[in-house]
Amino acid sequence: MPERQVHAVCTHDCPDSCGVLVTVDALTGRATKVQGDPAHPVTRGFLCAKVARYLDRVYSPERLLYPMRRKRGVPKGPLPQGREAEAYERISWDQALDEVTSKLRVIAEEWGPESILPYSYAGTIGQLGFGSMDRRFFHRLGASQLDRTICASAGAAALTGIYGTRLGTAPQDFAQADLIIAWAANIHGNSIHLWPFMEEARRNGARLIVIDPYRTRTAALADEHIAIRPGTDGLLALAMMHVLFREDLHDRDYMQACTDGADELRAHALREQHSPAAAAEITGISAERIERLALEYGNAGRNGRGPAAIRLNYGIQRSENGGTAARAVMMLPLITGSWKQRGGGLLLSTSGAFSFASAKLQMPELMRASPLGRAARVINMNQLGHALTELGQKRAARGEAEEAPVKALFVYNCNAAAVAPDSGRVLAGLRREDLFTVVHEQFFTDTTDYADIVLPATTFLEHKELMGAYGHYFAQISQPAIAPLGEARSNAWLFAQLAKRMGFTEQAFLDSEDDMIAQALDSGHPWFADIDKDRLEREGQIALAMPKNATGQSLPFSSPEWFGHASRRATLLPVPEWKPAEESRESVAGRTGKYPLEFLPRKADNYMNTTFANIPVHQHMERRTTGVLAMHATDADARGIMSGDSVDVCNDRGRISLTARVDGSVPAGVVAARLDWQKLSEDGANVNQLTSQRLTDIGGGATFYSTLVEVAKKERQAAD
Ligand SMILES: Nc1nc2c(c(=O)[nH]1)N[C@H]1C(S)=C(S)[C@@H](COP(=O)(O)OP(=O)(O)OC[C@H]3O[C@@H](n4cnc5c(=O)[nH]c(N)nc54)[C@H](O)[C@@H]3O)O[C@H]1N2
Ligand SMILES: Nc1nc2c(c(=O)[nH]1)N[C@H]1C(S)=C(S)[C@@H](COP(=O)(O)OP(=O)(O)OC[C@H]3O[C@@H](n4cnc5c(=O)[nH]c(N)nc54)[C@H](O)[C@@H]3O)O[C@H]1N2
Ligand code: SF4
Ligand SMILES: [Mo]
Repeated sequence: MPERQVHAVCTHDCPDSCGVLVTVDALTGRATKVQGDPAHPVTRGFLCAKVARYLDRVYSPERLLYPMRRKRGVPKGPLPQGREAEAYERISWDQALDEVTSKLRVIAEEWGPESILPYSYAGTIGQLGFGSMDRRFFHRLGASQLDRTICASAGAAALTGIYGTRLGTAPQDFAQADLIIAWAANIHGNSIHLWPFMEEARRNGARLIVIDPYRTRTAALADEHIAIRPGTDGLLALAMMHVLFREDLHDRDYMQACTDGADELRAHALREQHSPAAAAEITGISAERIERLALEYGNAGRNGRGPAAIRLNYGIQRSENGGTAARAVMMLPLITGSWKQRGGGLLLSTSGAFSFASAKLQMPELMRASPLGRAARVINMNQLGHALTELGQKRAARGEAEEAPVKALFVYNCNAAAVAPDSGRVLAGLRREDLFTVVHEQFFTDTTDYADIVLPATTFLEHKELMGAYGHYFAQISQPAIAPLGEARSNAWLFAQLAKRMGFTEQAFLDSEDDMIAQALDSGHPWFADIDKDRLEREGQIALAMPKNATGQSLPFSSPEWFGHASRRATLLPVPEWKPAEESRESVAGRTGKYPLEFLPRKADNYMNTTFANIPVHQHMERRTTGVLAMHATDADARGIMSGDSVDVCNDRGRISLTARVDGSVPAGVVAARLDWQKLSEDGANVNQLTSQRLTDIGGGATFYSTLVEVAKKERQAAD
């Protein structure tokens, strides 16, 4: 059978950005196999379990293959999976594009262009698909701007605040560590390509400590699991600093050369309230154990031993004071100076290394050419419920629209109805018959159930992409391996077509995908000096040209040149102050209110947020966590609940039904369940019915992990 092999890149929202080799039958043009690229130094020839089964998704009989319009009279709301198409009629792309543009034009004229809200996140993190032609289009239109804060903005603000840029330990260098701390990082589930490097380190004697309230796969495989209480990491980090400074385990020379605020931080950390004894009760970790952790961390890298590396992930910054907590943890390697050693430091993100020319891609200056003639208002995506049900609504009811209500919602790269917090409010908004909703998707989802127009999108096998990464330092181009299925089209194609119909005449809207890749690479940044489109297409992946030290190693923050601030130093100021979240068990509400349990609405190991949740092989891989609420025996006993009982989980925002399981995966006071589609959940309600629209202390991030609930056994249904 004649075959060809195409180099693609997995564009899902994952730190690993794997190189993927796609085998294509040259006669039929059908992909027959996907495998990890053995030539990619981080992918190393394997894919995660979910993408290893990618062809089940690409060729799923449920793929959206042509544009559709909601049938007249069919109300918006959940449709049974597999029967969604009954609510729609097939239309041509010409009809779809005409209808969308004419509706947007009418709405913009009546309510102002800011009444149009684009809503997208990370269905793809490719440079083109995540943000290029779409941004140009909405900027020129004068639509509201979306602040894309649902995932990482508190952590990003913390990292940039301290270091002036977003870099971290290269994954390959973890092999040199002697101690690895996985801090709010479910590595085995969420970024599996770091795991082999950690295993290499462990074969050489390294220890792995996991700090996570939930017993993740990673925790189960670790040498030690510290089941910290949610939202108390900032205090644990301060207590570790307390011991580091008290025992003189800080690196004075490094701190002097590379940080500002060392004296203030030292004095702050040494305060009694930050002693291990004081931190013990709040964090739920004994003083002795905190002491031991700090000493182990501080002594790593000394006397010929390998250094300590921290893999910090975003779980820590998904709570009210998550920005401060992340800042406190990020300061630890600045105190010990472990950045200087290969295998030391900390990895949250490497995205700062990819200085793509994003302004050239997204062209914010086009907002001046819009009817507004200025920058449009900004809406925080975590407050979609508010934006759809409250913003401008009263005035709109009175016929005035000073603050424009949202009248059109354009969703792409996102399953908004399932992933946005406080989803009861989001769904109430999406149900509005006066809201015009367009969804560009690969599948019918919770969100398409509320769409007026559904448009079919390509997968990464079907379009070209330029990729950076947030978990390694290789730039890549992803080649289309197969022709688009049915009438599916890429994000870049869609928005170029819409711009044409809108009559936008700027050259920017004529740029091809290749043009935009070349523009993105034209950043003038020295790390991209030798990287151009042709070379990337030839070689598939190329390491960024990062500075090297005398021994030929690139070690971020090992010396002042690496820091992004003008001072060429990290800033430790303001010193991190720990305080409990308003919605936590340490707060007044938590101690005296109706909802005493802390809820972790987690991600699935075998899905990507809600992507894959509708694919049978992936559902099978996740079957043990489906519909499950993990509880501690103490909390279950106190409520007369046993494993297998049906329970209601509720707070003032919502109520969901789950099956309790007492299995040792959470500490007392904490319950956990995983994210799924609303309509695949019992009672059609997922975990985000319980989460809030409150924002993090810095960065305007989401606070999924600051959620209090109560759990009650369901009344037994009368048998009839
Ligand atoms: N398999 C799989 N891989 C994924 C994803 C997925 O859904 N599935 N999602 C992708 C995305 S969007 C992202 S952003 C990345 C990163 O995703 P991560 O940031 O790693 O994601 P989470 O699973 O939310 O958080 C990690 C861990 O933090 C823990 N945690 C929660 N609260 C606290 C706390 O207060 N303190 C501590 N110490 N731990 C806490 C959680 O129990 C969880 O195990 O992963 C990506 N990779
Ligand atoms: N309770 C709870 N809620 C969470 C989280 C959590 O841990 N717990 N995690 C949060 C985090 S970290 C994140 S990042 C967000 C993720 O939120 P989203 O970015 O919405 O992630 P997904 O649920 O994976 O949905 C992405 C959708 O994009 C579609 N898609 C994929 N590629 C393309 C494309 O090229 N074009 C178009 N048009 N569509 C495409 C997919 O089919 C999929 O339905 O969720 C957040 N919500
Ligand atoms: S989801 Fe992550 S680990 Fe899996 S193939 Fe994609 S980039 Fe690699
Ligand atoms: Mo995310």
